[in-house]
Amino acid sequence: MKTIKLIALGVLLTASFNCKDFKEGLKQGMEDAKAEAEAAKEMEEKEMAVESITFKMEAKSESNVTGEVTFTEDGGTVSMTAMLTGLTTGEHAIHIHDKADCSSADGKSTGGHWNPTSTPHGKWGAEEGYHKGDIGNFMADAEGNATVTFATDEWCIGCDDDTKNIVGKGVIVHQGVDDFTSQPSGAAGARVSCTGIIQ
Ligand SMILES: [Cu+2]
Repeated sequence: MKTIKLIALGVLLTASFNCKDFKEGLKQGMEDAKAEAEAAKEMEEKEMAVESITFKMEAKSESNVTGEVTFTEDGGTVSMTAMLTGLTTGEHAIHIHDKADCSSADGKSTGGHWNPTSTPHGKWGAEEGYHKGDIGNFMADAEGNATVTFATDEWCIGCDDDTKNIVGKGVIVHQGVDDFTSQPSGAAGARVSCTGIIQ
C-alpha cells in the first residue's frame, strides 16, 4: 500500500514538473515569436522609409538659371526631379559633380564629374563606361523652362557605399550639350546652375 502511494506521488510530481516545463516552454516560444515579428516589422519599416531631399539651384557664370532639384530614395531607387527656369531654349547637359561646393562664380568649385568607379565619361548605361554623375542631356522649352527626371538604383542617399552615395556631391547644369565622347567631361561648356547635395 505504501509503495503504491509513493508511486502515485512520484507520477503526480513528474506530471506537475512536466506541466511547468511545458508552460515555460510555451511562454518562451511565444516571447521568441513576438520578438521575431517585431524585428521583421522594424526591418520592413526601414525598407519602406522614403527619404526625400530638396535643394535650390543657384545661377552661375552670369546666367539666370535657377530652380529646384529633389532626390527621393524609395525601395532602393533614387529618383531625381529638377525644375529649372532661365535656360536658353534647346538642349543642355546636367551632371553630378564631385563636390557640394558652389562657392565659385563659375561653379568650378564643384570639381569634375562625380566618378567613384573611375570609368570613362559616357552616356548613362553605356558599355564603354559612364560616370555615376553622367545624367545626360535635357531640353528646355521656348520659355527656357525644363523639368528633368531621372531614376536609378546606382545611387543612394547617405548610405555607406561610396560608389552610390550622392550626399556631398554637387548638381551642375551646363550651357551646352554633353557629347558623351569628350573626356572627361563631355565638353558641355559653362556651368550655368549649381547646388550642393547636403543632407
Ligand atoms: Cu558637368
